[in-house]
This record gives sequence, C-alpha cells and structure tokens, in this order.
Amino acid sequence: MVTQTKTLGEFIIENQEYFKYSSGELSRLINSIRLAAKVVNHEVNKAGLVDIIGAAGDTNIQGEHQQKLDVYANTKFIQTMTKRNIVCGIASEEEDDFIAVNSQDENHQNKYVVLIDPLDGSSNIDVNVSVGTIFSIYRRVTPVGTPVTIADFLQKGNQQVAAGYIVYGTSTMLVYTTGHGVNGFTLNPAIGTFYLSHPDMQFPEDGKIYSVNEGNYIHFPQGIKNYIKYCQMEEGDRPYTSRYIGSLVSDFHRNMIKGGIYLYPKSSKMYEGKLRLLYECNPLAYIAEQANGKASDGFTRILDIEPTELHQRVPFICGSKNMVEKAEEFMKDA
Ligand code: AHM
Ligand code: MG
Repeated sequence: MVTQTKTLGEFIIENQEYFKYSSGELSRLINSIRLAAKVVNHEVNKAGLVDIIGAAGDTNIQGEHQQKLDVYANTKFIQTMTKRNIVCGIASEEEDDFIAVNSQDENHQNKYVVLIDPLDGSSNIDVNVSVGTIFSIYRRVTPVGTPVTIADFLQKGNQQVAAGYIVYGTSTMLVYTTGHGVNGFTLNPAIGTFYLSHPDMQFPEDGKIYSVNEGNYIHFPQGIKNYIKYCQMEEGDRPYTSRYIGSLVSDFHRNMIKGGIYLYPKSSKMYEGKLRLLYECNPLAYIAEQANGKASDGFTRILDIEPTELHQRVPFICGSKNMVEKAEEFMKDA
C-alpha cells in the first residue's frame, strides 16, 4: 500500500492557483499561521509542567516573566503575521482595539486583515483538555495606500477569503478553507511537519450528537428548550448523544467528523449569547458551509449578519445541515 504524504507546505503551493487573487500573499499568510501554530503547540504541550517550571506570573530560570498561555499565543500569532508584508491589520480576542500594521515602507500596501481568537477555551488548559486557535482572513475594503480602518474588520462573514482553526488535542491539527472545500492536516511533532490527514472534510448531513451547556437550560429561549427536548425524545434514531467539551474548536471538530450540532444560544443571562461573531462564529460558519454543514443564529445565516462592533456576540447554532434546520424550525415555531 502506498501512503500519500503530502505536507501542508506542498498543499498550499499546489492550491495557490485556486485563490481569487493568486499573488502568493495569501499562501504566505497561511504559511505564517502554520509556523505560529507550531510554536504555540510546543508551549501548550508543556502546560502540565507549569508547577515544575513556573506558573503564569512567576519568573522563570532565565529571569523572564512567565506569560499566561493565551497571552503567549496572542503575542506569537501577532508577531509572526506582522513580520511579513501581507497584513495591514489584526483584531484579536485578546486586544480591545484592532492593531494597525504598517508595511515596511509605511505606504499601507498590505491587503489582508486577520481576526483571531489565539487560544479559545483557555480555561480548559489547567485540566488538560483540548484548546484551539480560530482565524478569519479578509481583503481590506479601504483603498490600498490608506491606513486600515474599522470598516476593514466589520465585514460580513460571506466576504471571508480564508478561515481555519488549530486544535491542540490528542494530536494537533490545522483545518482550513479558502473557499474550495475544507482540508485537515495533522502535526507530526517529531519533525514539526503538518501532513494532509483529512482531505475534503464534510459534515454528515445528519448526526446524533448535540453539544450544548445544558446547565443553562432554564435560561434558554423556548425554541431551544423545545429542540433539546426533541433531541432527548425516544423516537426514530433519537435520543441523541450529548457531548459537550466546553472548548468550541474541539466540539466543532468532533461534530464535523461524526455528525452533530453545537448550540450556544442567547439566554436570560447572556442576551447576545457568548460567542464572538468575528473571530469565533464567522470562521467556523465558513468552514461549516464549505464542509456541507450549516451555521445560523437560530433565524439568520451567520455569514449574512452585518457586524457592528469588533467583539460582538451572537447566538450560534452550527453543524450538520438537517440538524441545524430542525433547530431553526423549533426557533421559528416557539
Ligand atoms: P473563551 O473565548 O473565553 O475561551 O470562551 C469561549 C468558550 C468556547 O470555547 C466554549 O464553547 C464556550 O466558551 C464554553 O462556554 P460555557 O462554559 O459557558 O459553556
Ligand atoms: Mg474565545
């Protein structure tokens, strides 16, 4: 048997021609994310040794101040992406405002903006549960040659040119799309190379897994309550299985492979929901649609929502197409 061993680097070069603007910049940008992912992965893997080598806030043996992992990941991704002349601005969950990145000649020639959640689910690190990075890439809408503005970041998700995530799990994977399907790459940590392990990933049309923080049930809208009861009902292929890691990337990743639905609805405690539109929901919604899945806020397609602010929250229902449509029916009828 001949096993294919295509690396992420090879895949990026081979698929460059599919990019709408194939100047090579987007490929270089994804390459820089690949590099930062490996550095962050190395640090995340050492997290369990924190008591031995020093907790966040301590000073390590070299006299350097130990950083919290989410701060570390934020710094590494920003540093790596700003070193190349590709990105004109970055927005991050860790930063209150967007960061304007000047090209070396300071002529504002860079064309792309990136929105990123550098380490999502970071509260899970202490208990050795998977965490992830989520990123979203757009072309700027303001003219090249002028400073980047908030308008470059507040674009609808349907304008994304690429999106992806890294899951730091039992193995580390990078999954991304540039609008031509979704491909997953697994890191071989021994040699630091990502290999194509999951070509053309697809959500099964139907699934049997529902993922929601049921502890909040009492605060959910009636439509969501009714849908959860439907999932638990003995009928046909139901009751479904409940699986909730509480780490968005991991829950999404499992549901894409096995078939399932993820719900983070609004509640009487969180009126807008919890998850962030621009760097959590939009990128995962784009990946879901590219993988034959669906993403909605219960009524509207996530990718069609008009953003109004950088850290905006939205209700998020995402996963296998038929399951999301069923949940939307319950929302409409409630
Ligand atoms: P974070 O961005 O502060 O890490 O929060 C996002 C995380 C997601 O990974 C996860 O799906 C969700 O919060 C879990 O929230 P809850 O604990 O309320 O169920
Ligand atoms: Mg987050």
